[in-house]
Amino acid sequence: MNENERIQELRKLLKQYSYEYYTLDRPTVPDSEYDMLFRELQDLEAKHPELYDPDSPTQRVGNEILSEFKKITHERPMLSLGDVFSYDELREWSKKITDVYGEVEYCAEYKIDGLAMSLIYEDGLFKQAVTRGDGITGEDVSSNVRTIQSVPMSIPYKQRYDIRGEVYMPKSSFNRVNRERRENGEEEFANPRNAAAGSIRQLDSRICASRGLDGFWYHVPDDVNSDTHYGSLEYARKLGFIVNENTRLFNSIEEVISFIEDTAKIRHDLPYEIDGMVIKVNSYALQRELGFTSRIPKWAIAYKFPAEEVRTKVEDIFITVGRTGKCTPNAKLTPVKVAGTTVSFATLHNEDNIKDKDIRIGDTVIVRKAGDIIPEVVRAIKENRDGSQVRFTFPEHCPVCGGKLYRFEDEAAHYCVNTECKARLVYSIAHFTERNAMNIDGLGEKRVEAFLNEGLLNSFEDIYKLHNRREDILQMEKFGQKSFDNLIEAIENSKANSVERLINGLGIRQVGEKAARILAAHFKNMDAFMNASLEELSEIKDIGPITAEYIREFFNEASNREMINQLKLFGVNMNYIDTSLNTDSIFNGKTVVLTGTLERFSRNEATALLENLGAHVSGSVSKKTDYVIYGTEAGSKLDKARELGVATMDESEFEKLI
Ligand code: 1X8
Repeated sequence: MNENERIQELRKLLKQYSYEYYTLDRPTVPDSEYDMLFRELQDLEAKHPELYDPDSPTQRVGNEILSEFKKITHERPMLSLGDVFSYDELREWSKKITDVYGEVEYCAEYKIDGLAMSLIYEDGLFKQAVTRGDGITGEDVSSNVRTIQSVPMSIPYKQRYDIRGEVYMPKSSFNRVNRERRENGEEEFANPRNAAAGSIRQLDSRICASRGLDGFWYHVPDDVNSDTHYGSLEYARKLGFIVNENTRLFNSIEEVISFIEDTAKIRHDLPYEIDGMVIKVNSYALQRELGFTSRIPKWAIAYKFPAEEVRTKVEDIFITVGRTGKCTPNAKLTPVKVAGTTVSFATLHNEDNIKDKDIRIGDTVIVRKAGDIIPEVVRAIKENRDGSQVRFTFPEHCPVCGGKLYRFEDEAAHYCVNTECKARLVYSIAHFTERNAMNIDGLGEKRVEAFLNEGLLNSFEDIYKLHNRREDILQMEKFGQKSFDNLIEAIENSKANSVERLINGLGIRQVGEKAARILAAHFKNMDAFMNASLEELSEIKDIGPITAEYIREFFNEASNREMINQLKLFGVNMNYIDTSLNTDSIFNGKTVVLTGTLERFSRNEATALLENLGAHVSGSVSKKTDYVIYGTEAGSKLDKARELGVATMDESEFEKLI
């Protein structure tokens, strides 16, 4: 087999393996084998640039920083529509047209509450599905859209074909998915649109497939197959696309309005959600004449149904804690039907909102769905009070962990600041391991969540105990020996970080990467920072009194101080390592080996110091080693260094040099 053939074979094999791994979630080879073949392919491709193939598995490793889906620029931007909320506004829109052109033909259609999507076909075959994104660039979600059974994979039309529409979750799927989630103790989707969006964003297309999505197709941006919008919809239907059957032509805006009124009456009985109607000028010629204002077409408009308001009673008020520790008050309501669904809870946003609207437990209130989505309490009907209503006082302690709640100056929300509070644990641990914080590769949010569910992680400290959980971790899906070793190495390396990374990782409000650096440079070590007074903190340039307050609140929490102590015991470096002056260190660019027991430094501290002086710290001595630093009871490595003539120094010499 020559190298060309081997490249083709590897591509095929790796595609198969990654298909089994990512798409089917059923790996058939260990990570190490995949990695080996992958590297072989990379090497061969580097040797044969003439065999470049954008479809090669090696070309799919980019984009890992921002998003997991490929970004695609739409050939024609995806429009957004102007919207109106009353019939009078709709009449105004139409008058601008009829004043110039006389009566025109309108096409009125349901406005589907889903996610806009562009489908691209080439040579009669489905090529890709791209989300709307910002209208210019979207994400390639083809693998998920492929699972929507009604989207044709081939069409009897050979030219490039771009059709736009809406992917949505039918109410029946929504109810089933939420029932399953409830039974599994997972958070339910707030509405079908969120559920559809969450499904389309799944990397594992099998999950998307299980969600029962569907689509309606309503716009062909460069159709050459008809003179009218309605005509091209009929053409699309012939090609095999689902075009909503309630798409009607009218000759006056008043007829359109009566169609809207009829629709408003039946909309909650439809098997899918609509949040309004879209009205378009039917003639393409006239559409072209009307054109656009900025990026909104003048030839189309969205009419949004008004939010339905209903009366019910506040039975209780309770607090939920979000993943950032933010505490939101909610009303438990006497169940009532709003906009087609039964509402039993409504957000009260925050303490001030409750006070401003004077909402009390036992009040009769008006509830509506904000944007037809999240129910909210609009106002209390005070005339209905009978003296039994009770004012709500915001609790002082977190309902999840019992930690003290804080409401910081200039903020409406209360926060639980306990990093070990179960409600915010995944979020805070994932932040701790982030690239700009402790930089532990292989421990992102998904994995943190999986470890949490397995009982392997409950705190920052637990990260440094993961090496003891080898058996448990290797039993987990998608966890090979190699991933495990890499993870443990990344965790080990993180102990040597300069302390600003730890400070950033703690997730103290308003203390991000920049503030962490300033604080680390100022205090030099964790103890000094942790014990600094409010005054001391406020006086630091660029820190400010509010941030100082957040810091004090954080360290006033006993569990947070204990967490720092634990990390220290695990060998996490607590000192600031100043890298700004070190380019002329003799260690810069050199390979150094540590051996024996050092007295004044832990192995991690010495490693951190050396790395920050620009050294590469290696575990074994070879001819390439520049220095060996030895402590007491140094053994074979020191002998070998002397044998090879590598420079050696003891701890006190090392200390002098730094
Ligand atoms: C959005 C939608 C349109 C239609 C239906 N549902 C939507 N969500 C339609 O034209 N039938 S058009 C549209 C848009 O252009 N942003």
